[in-house]
Amino acid sequence: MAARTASRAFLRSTPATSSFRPAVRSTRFALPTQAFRASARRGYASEAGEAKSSNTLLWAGVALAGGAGAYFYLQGGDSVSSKNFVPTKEDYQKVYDEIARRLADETDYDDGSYGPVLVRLAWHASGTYDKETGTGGSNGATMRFAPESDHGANAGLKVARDFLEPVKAKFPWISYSDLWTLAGSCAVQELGGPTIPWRPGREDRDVAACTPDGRLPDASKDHQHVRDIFYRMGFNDQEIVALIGAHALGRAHPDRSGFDGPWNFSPTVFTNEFFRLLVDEKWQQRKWNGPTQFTDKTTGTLMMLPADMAFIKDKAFKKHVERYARDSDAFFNDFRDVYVKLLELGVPFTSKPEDRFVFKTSE
Ligand code: ZEM
Repeated sequence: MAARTASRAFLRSTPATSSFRPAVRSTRFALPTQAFRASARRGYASEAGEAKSSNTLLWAGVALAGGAGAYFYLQGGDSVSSKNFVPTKEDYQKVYDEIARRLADETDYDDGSYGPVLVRLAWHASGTYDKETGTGGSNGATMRFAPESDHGANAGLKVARDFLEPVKAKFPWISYSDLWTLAGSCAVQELGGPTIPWRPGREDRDVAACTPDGRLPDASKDHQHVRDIFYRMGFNDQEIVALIGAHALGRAHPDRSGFDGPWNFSPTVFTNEFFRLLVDEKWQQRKWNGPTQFTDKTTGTLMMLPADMAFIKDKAFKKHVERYARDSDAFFNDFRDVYVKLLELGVPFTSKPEDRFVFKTSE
């Protein structure tokens, strides 16, 4: 609750950044008869001798009930194969609402919210993309499998994947790859960030599609490494800086990355604080028995990774950091655009960008 209250308080004290028209999607349910055929087939398999007559009854029922009846059957029935279900925007909003509800309920974690680790899951699922080979990216959700789940960069993300399991169980028709990215969109919105337009279309792939280790950034490295990694995904300097603003959220965990602490004082609220503190604070090397990281001179309680410091050491990066530190609206808008791009890297959509959904944030 604390996180949500803080997030709402923040929203109240902040001018609206921008407004978005809800995307309208034309997809409708597939012909309900397909679903009934599937359940009829299952009837054959499990009920052997009686199958024929029950099928006859079923088909008579279909004829009588028509499309509307089939609709309700689809809505309520777990027995309907997910293959035959063509979800609409409203169905995805239900998934969004379920994630938002779980975020509001499950506050006994970290700083009071699973939101930050969901953002990190969506980012690590997507940030494996390689524009040269077209491999990696959110399509596939291959982090479900070793070796990708065991890659050092993904330590701790099982927490986020497990958090989403009950959602997957409730909406079995959604792919893990769509679910993880939708959760990334939901978390940013629920934590007070910009709306993140999102569209479905990702398909889960098997272990063979796992990406090699080393595609995600190494926090102990400098600006050259950061550029190499993000240029490989197809981002420019301004986009890279906007993305790193997500470090307003969450914290580093000694048992995950080895680093320790939050970047700012409101780690469950999406703000431009990462940039403001980066330029306004004096950052000094922390004296501790751990990897090199930086701490703020004023309180000694906040944290910057060596890779975060690269964003003020490098002049081309710093220019954007200063702009976002001063202009929260510019950051929110640019973050929305680049995070949408990140979550869509390498996904073979059949829909168009204008078909994206804008989800309603919870009250
Ligand atoms: Zn992060 N990130 N990240 N990041 N990140 C951590 C945590 C979080 C880097 C990095 O090494 C680390 C982006 C870019 C980069 C989030 C989102 C995004 C942690 C701490 C490390 C070490 C992990 C831990 O111990 O739990 C580096 C080097 C980056 C680029 C140079 C981008 C881009 C992100 C999203 C758009 C978030 C939300 C967290 C906090 C996770 C949590 O559990 O609280």
